[in-house]
Amino acid sequence: ENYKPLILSTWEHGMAANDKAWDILTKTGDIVEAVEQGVKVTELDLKNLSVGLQGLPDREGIATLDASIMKGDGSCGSVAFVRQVKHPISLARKVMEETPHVMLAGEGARQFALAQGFPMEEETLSPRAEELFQEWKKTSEYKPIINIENHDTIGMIALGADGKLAGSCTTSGLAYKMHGRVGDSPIIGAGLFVDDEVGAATATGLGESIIRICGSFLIVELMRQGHSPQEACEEAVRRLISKNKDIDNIQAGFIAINKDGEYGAYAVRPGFNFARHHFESQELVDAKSKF
Ligand code: SD4
Repeated sequence: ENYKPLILSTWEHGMAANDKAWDILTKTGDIVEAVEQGVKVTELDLKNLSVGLQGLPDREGIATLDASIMKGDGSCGSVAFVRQVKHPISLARKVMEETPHVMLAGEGARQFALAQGFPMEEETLSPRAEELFQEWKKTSEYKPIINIENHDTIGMIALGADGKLAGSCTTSGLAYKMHGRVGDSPIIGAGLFVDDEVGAATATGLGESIIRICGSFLIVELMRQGHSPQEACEEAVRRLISKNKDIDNIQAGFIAINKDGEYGAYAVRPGFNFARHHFESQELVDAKSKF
């Protein structure tokens, strides 16, 4: 029990999620339970238009969700392009714990949810999502301005007192995406990566730009080579900028922690913040950015 527990989550909604996760982590020491239950708070948050079934739909008007969960021993599970499931993070955990697979997608993920006793929700958009979708349909331009439009994916990474790490990530993805589009969040190594020997990282922003550089894996590997979490996040953003065209329309941000309890965060442009829970208190921190 030599480690100081630390939990980081993306964006302001990370505060409520961290509170829940911290409570579980300090009471039970169960880090996987902590990162699952933490982001479930966000999945139910009706104000959030980028996580959970109340999130903004794809261009067909359907909400499809992506989520992943990972432990520092390499265990992981994820679901992609899944409909009607209120808690995709819990389904991702079931994939991790109850199947020989890492990832289930679409109808198969939904059937697995049914088999696991998950309730199926009606496919109706939340009133706010419906309103915004109708507005969008008037022009139907697929031009995601992610910084403004849709910047609320939650990624959570945590270090327990026993030195074990875990992370979770859940999203409704890009607003008005093509039907079937999958982002970075359910892709292990892109939206989330955790290794007990090193640390953990998670991502938010334009998923395509993050997948292209294996963003979260890259950060963990840079930390393995001796970089601090902050340096690793900055290098990942530099890489992302160099490998993506149209960078003027891209926002992406990363957060990372290592086993020493150090943390870092960096984004392409201003506006990204994260919640940091340590000891008994937490704060909302503005991340630095490249531009
Ligand atoms: C995605 N990364 O599906 C998600 C969206 C997001 O902040 O993070 N928004 O591309």
